[in-house]
Amino acid sequence: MEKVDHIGIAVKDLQESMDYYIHTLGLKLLGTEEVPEQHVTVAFLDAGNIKLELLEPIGTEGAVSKFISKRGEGVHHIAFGVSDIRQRMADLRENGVTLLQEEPKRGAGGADVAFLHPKSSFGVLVELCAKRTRGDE
Ligand code: CMX
Repeated sequence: MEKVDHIGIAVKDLQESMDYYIHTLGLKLLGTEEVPEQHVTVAFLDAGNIKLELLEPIGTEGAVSKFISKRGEGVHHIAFGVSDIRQRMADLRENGVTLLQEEPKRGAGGADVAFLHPKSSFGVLVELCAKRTRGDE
């Protein structure tokens, strides 16, 4: 893994949690976005050497909604930045890691993302995230 890109935090109310992270903790808002493919609205915050991604569920279908109902708000995943996501996924599969999808999916910021099952990573949901560059379409 190249570096931790961000930490995902599941929240019930994006606006309320943004107020806390921005006005109380003093972090800078980088942007907000709906990610319908993942059933979430997200806000990215600059925390210096890392970003925080606040994730509010859209509807009750998605992984974040289910997570909050079962476990409450809190740290949801750690995302590692990678450059060649397909190669990484293949390497991990070869090493016996359970991936949650066959192919990368579209995540926030138009990045390609893939998730490793928390059971493979000692109880932590791990995301691989590859920024798209122009011409990747
Ligand atoms: N971190 C750690 N463990 C988690 C977890 C999480 N975020 N989410 C679920 N689990 C655990 C559960 O506690 C449960 O453990 P036990 O069997 O010990 O009870 C186990 O994983 C299975 O969980 P579940 O509630 O039955 O939920 P599902 O199997 O339906 O889904 C998971 C779990 C991880 C497969 C699903 O959430 C998933 O596919 N996630 C990937 C996609 C995703 O999370 N998208 C949202 C983020 C999008 C973004 O960053 O933009």
